[in-house]
Amino acid sequence: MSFTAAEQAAMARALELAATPGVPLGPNPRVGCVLLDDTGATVAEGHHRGAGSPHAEADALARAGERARGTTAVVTLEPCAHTGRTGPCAVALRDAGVRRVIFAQADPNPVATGGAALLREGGVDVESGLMLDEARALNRVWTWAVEHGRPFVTWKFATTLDGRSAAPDGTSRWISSRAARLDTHRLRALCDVMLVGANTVAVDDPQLTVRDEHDRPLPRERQPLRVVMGERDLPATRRVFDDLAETVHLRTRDPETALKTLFARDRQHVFLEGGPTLAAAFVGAGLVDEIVTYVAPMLLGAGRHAVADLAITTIADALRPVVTDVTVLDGLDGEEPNVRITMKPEGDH
Ligand code: AOF
Ligand code: ZN
Repeated sequence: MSFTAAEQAAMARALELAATPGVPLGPNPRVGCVLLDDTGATVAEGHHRGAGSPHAEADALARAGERARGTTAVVTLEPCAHTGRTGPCAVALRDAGVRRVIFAQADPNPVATGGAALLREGGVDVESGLMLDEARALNRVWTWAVEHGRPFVTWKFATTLDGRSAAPDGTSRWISSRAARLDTHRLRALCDVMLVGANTVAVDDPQLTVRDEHDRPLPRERQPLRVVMGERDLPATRRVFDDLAETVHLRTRDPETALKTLFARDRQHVFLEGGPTLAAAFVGAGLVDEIVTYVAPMLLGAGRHAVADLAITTIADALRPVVTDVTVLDGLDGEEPNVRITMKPEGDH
């Protein structure tokens, strides 16, 4: 496997195109494509702009027209072989007379895979693996979700120094600083589901929208889906049922069932925000993939914990997530700093 300098530069450019600002994070992967002539000069560029729009290869081919014949297509993802919302890219490349195809990441989606084989059968020279790590990182959550057949789960909670997430009377506004809350909204905006338990909705009545730095909710179409999990009935007057964002009530307490349902609805990144019973169910089932904790310099001495009983009785059995990042969030308007700790589960993940 060897690539020319022009092919390597084209892949770097294709990755850049894939990440064009404004392209949604899901449910489709972000993909870029560059067509090179035999001198290594760029004939056309293209990128995917989200589900329902032309795939990157189709976009580049449309721009190239007849000039696509004899080119090398450099793509960040294996060209698809399926007819989904649009037609199969492998067929389009072959029929346009593309001579060679280089892709970074094989398509992990069982529905779309098979493009490389189809191209080879059509007499096209196919190479892969160039800048694979960068391509996987570009679509980290999509890749993860498609490979595991369920959404990636980020569990977020705010805590005092003594590990409390609410005072004994149930009040929890505000444990974390404004800077930490702003940071939370930034992370929420990267997800496509906000998940809480029915109990949390009944007791705390959270709104679960994503708001900007001026505390204004983002437009409805950019709001993650609000999902309430649990069997109990809820009054329609709860704030999650307002029309600032879409909401569904999943009548199950089983994390696996809920994730399966959400994946079938094209959801790939769940932001789990409470409460303790739901958190314990997900942790206990091994269905938390990332933990984000905001620690505030505050002591309560009593009150609710972030997570309910995990049936651990001795220190040897403690769960020990691996820290991937620690960031101090300086206080705004004279508030004390908070610390954000990001972790992944122990073991290979
Ligand atoms: C490509 N080029 O630019 C993209 C690909 O049914 P669709 O049309 O929405 O296709 C979605 C699937 O196709 C997606 O999950 C992934 O496997 C592949 N995406 N393939 O050749 C592209 N976006
Ligand atoms: Zn395609």
